[in-house]
Amino acid sequence: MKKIMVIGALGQIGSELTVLLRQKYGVENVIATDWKTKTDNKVLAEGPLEYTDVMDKPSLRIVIEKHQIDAIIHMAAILSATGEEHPNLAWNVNMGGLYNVLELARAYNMERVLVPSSIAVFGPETPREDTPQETILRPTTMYGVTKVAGELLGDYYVRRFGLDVRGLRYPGIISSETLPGGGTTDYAVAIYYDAIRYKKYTCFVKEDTRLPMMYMPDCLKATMDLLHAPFDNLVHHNDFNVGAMSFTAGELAESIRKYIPDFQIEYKPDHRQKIADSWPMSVDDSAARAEWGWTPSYDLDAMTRDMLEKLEQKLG
Ligand code: NAD
Ligand code: AKB
Repeated sequence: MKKIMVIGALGQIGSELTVLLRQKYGVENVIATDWKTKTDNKVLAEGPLEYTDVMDKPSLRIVIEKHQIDAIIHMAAILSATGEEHPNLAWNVNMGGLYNVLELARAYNMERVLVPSSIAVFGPETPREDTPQETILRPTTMYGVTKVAGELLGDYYVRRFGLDVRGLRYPGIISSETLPGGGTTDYAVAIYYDAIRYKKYTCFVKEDTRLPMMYMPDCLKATMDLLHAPFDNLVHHNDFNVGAMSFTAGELAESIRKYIPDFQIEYKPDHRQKIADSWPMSVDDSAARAEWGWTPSYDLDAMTRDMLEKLEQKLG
């Protein structure tokens, strides 16, 4: 991989992954693209930043040709909560966009494509504890429907066209750099901001809602490890479960109280509760461990300590 294009580079994960990729491959060799073109992130703004709309194939082609792209990290998507508000947009961005990316990767003989999936591929009929790698995939959100179809499409391109497409099912990602973009797990980030700013938070899921989560350093490590794993070692390609930690909203609040003892929380579940209830509480990631050596580093308290430290600095 000599010239990597990150699509959706200004989002929660893309913004940090692009910086990491630039450290490894060189600033000029990692092309950030998004349909937003303004960023406060100085490191992102210092390197190449181009406009693309994944639904508009020519906009992707222009950047691919201009920069001689040979690998794509495709982070652009409409997440679960926004996807329920705008199912048509979610379908067009997540499916139409992915199809454009895969077709262009095939046409330009790209070396590799990485496309994240999500725990949203699972649904209410899936076993919720230690959710297996191979299990029932009947999601009830449009986002989940597109993620299941996306995994299958990626695997199809591997099998049918020999394109190297890889992907992993992130759990909820927690980070301090860029705010999340409209998902169900966003409460697990917002709680830290409000803990610092107001010492209280109103949570949109119930106290006993348990979901699998991951701190950004582990998310970046998982992404880089899968990106660089030898293709011949992979039995799976686009659907790796990756676990790190699993906690309830109440346990998250308790963890914050260890550092901010007078932190208060109230629970006012909204429409996102139903989505959270349809997702796993924890996942079995033994395939990722066996095929590319996945191991997470952060647990809940280690993450809380680091998040609060970083946000204190950021928010003053
Ligand atoms: P995000 O919403 O924070 O960022 C997505 C980025 O894509 C945004 O900068 C947005 O402007 C851009 N984008 C959206 N539509 C676009 C379009 N049509 N053309 C070009 N750019 C467009 O998302 P994220 O959290 O960084 O997620 C990245 C990937 O990881 C997605 O595939 C998402 O489904 C997956 N994922 C994320 C999480 C999480 O908790 N963050 C969990 C599971 C899976
Ligand atoms: C969301 O909540 O939609 C995302 C995800 C788990 O895919 N964070």
